[in-house]
Amino acid sequence: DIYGEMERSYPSRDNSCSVSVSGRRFSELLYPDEHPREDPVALARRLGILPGGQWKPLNCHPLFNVAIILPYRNRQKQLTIFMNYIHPFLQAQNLDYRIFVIEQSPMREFNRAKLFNVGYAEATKINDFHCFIFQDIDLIPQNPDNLYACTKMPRHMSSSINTFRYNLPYIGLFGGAVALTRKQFERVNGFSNVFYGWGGEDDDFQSRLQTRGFKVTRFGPDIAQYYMLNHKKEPPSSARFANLKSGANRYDTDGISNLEYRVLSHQLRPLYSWILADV
Ligand code: NGS
Repeated sequence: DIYGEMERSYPSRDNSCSVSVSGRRFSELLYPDEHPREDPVALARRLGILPGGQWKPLNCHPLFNVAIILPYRNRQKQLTIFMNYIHPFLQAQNLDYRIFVIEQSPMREFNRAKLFNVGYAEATKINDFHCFIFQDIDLIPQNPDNLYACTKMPRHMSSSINTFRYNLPYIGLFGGAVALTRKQFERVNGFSNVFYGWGGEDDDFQSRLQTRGFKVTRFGPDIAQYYMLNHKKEPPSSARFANLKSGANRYDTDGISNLEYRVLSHQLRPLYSWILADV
């Protein structure tokens, strides 16, 4: 029973929203590349999404309060597909949610982990979010029972991806999409800030969790299914192994505790809050 593992954001009360989505599949969305793309303003109006990509159910009390943090650069088509897909998906789960897109300014290599830290820091200024989902925009969740909410332990949400033939490539993988409560995230000092370029930052984060005694959890492979949108692979960073090796020395000093960045722009777009950051 996966619902017994959930960490609620709000106490249950009369008229609490239901959490079970009934195992229904978003069958029309199995091939997201071909999914229709609605004008963002029209979509926001049709789905009742507030500026900055916020929504909560109005006919029941939500149980979960979630910030979804998406690091971003130069993937416009994927962003469009993701937004068209994810809002109906999250609404079906009756979540109180808000979506943040954290775009990295040009020049330096992409730093996925640091963008997650920036997303956490900026979201926390706006609202006392209880739960954070950190995920890539090329990952489309295929089963509506994969609740976009937090569990009692940090959760690896994307253990079953089509590009890996729905198998977990290695047991310690903690990449793709993960869910942590604010408390869990703060306990490990967030992500490392030093991983510029592709690879290793998720492995470092997994070690942080292990070192702090967290037992990472997963839902079953039937529930944790994702479809990955096509893109070309990034070349791996040559510094990633050295950064991983020295990682343990930095858990307390490298993370949200020493996070430095500049916000260059902040906009409430119809489907998400957009933050352009220089990291
Ligand atoms: C590992 C990377 C991870 C990455 C994982 C899956 O090798 O960052 O592969 O990558 N670790 C290192 O490079 C040290 S994937 O097959 O999804 O491209 O998440």
